[in-house]
Amino acid sequence: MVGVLMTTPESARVEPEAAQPDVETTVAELAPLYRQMLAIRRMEEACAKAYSQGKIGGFLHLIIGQEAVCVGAVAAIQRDDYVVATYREHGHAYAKGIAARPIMAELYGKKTGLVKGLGGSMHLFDKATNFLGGHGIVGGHVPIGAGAALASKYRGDGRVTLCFFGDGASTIGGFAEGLALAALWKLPLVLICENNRYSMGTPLYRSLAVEDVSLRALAHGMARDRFDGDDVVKVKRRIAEAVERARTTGEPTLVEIVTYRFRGHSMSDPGLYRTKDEVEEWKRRDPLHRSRDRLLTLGMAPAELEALEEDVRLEIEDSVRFAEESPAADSYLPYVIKE
Ligand SMILES: Cc1ncc(C[n+]2csc(CCOP(=O)(O)OP(=O)(O)O)c2C)c(N)n1
Ligand SMILES: [Mg+2]
Repeated sequence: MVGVLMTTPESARVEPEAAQPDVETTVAELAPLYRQMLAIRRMEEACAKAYSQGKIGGFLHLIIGQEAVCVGAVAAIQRDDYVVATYREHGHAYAKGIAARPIMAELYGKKTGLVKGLGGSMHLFDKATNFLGGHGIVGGHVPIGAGAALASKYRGDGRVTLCFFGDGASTIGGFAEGLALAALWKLPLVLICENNRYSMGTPLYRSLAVEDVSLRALAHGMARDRFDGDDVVKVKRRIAEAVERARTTGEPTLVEIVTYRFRGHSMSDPGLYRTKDEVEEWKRRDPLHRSRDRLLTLGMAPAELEALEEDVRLEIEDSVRFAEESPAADSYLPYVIKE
């Protein structure tokens, strides 16, 4: 009789690494990364407030706690490289170079929004910065990322695609297909799993027998990496390695970054499936605070840091004012009828 290896969820679980020493950096490198993470945090706090006031409707998924992943990763690519993301994508869009004003106006459903107020929170998209969405179907955008990378290979444009997805997406068919094609066709793609340990209220060990998502690369002979996402500079360095591989050899990498969202899955989720202690433990590893402390240790003058923070406050305040004062989106019907 053929033996069956039974793996209990507990034995397959992977705990986050113990806090690692900071990666070497300078104020000149870290300050702009910190600024971006802070702007994303403040932008999303403003979104949450507007949502609770009924000014933003529909679904709203915040990335608060995970900012170092998108900021560090996008810092490792060039301006015309592609980014494809999930519905938790405001930070990725901002990091890709889209201003807070059109993002906020889009969330408010205003005409001045990034996609004319017709897409909302989950459907940010911008050709000018090669930000290819904003996708609501879990895992369904991974083959889209592979498609963008295939286009680059076909055209020989030298671009790399970063495709972000969640741990829950790694249990879905679209992910398996995208991964297989990326390996088979040797696509310049970096697949980035933002493992925040939950898909809605389901912990990963309840949907995947082996919690280490990066191991899935082995079945395809693909390069892989796995690390904690609380040091933005570490994220930048490690993604840069995968980007370099994609750019020079045309080969993909599966990168898993362990992170945590401080708030619920969406605005309607009180997050009762997690203990207060668990959330507090992860908040102690807040990537934003870590970078701020680091900047002071590296010798950035407190007054300079405060000026940067004030600048961010004004930028986000301005984006909210802009969104509130903008006219409502046109009805989507004329767009449908034109088709
Ligand atoms: C195909 C599909 N199934 C289910 C859903 C409903 N859904 C929306 S988000 C989500 C959880 C996904 O979790 P994960 O991939 O870990 O991303 P996270 O929300 O943690 O960033 C689910 C099940 C969906 N949008 N699409
Ligand atoms: Mg998740």
